[in-house]
Amino acid sequence: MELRFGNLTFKIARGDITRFPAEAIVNAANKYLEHGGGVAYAIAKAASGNVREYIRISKEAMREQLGKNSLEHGEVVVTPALRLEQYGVRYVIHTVGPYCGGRWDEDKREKLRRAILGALRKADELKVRSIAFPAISAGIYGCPLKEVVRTFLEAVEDFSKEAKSIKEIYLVLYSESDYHEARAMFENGDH
Ligand code: AR6
Repeated sequence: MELRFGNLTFKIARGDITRFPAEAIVNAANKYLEHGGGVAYAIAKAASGNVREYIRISKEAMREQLGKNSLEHGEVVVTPALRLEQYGVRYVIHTVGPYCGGRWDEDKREKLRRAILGALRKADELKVRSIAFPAISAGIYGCPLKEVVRTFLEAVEDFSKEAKSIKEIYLVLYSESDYHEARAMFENGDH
């Protein structure tokens, strides 16, 4: 499934982002970069083998890059790919989506939009060609998948006007049912 926006393609893929061959992969982190569960834990484990060590590396990178100990929506931290280099990954970009707990409103949309755009802009600055995102906030943070997918589409369309180096953006869905739900939205033009 793919959509074109100018020179950019946005594709929905099914799979495990810790094995996805994009030059940058994005982590759905929390503001303290405590990669305790979900895709964050999976990325930390796959990248370093030792989750505690990857948390330490992430927090140190946050202090170096932002001079503080927590992230706002839209702010991002970059860590090296380590073992993910075997798939062609160069960077992991940590971003923080909103907590929804099943609810959705304009404020959550705006926070998610900022989280997505922050990662896209940083990846462009790092001159990567391809970037893969998980469905930020659609897991433990409990935001409705459909709204998350819609917000991705809006953010990618906006970003396509300023993109320089990025050509391919992937939304990698882990579960079969999420993948089918997102595909159905594309096929029905329900976005
Ligand atoms: N590859 C791709 N997607 C995945 C993978 C994977 N290996 N594993 C899970 N997902 P979540 P959030 C999907 O909960 O909602 C963490 O503890 C998952 O099915 O990882 O933003 C952080 O440290 C879902 O669709 O992130 C934060 O505290 C999507 O990734 C908190 O969870 C996001 O689910 C962030 O919650």
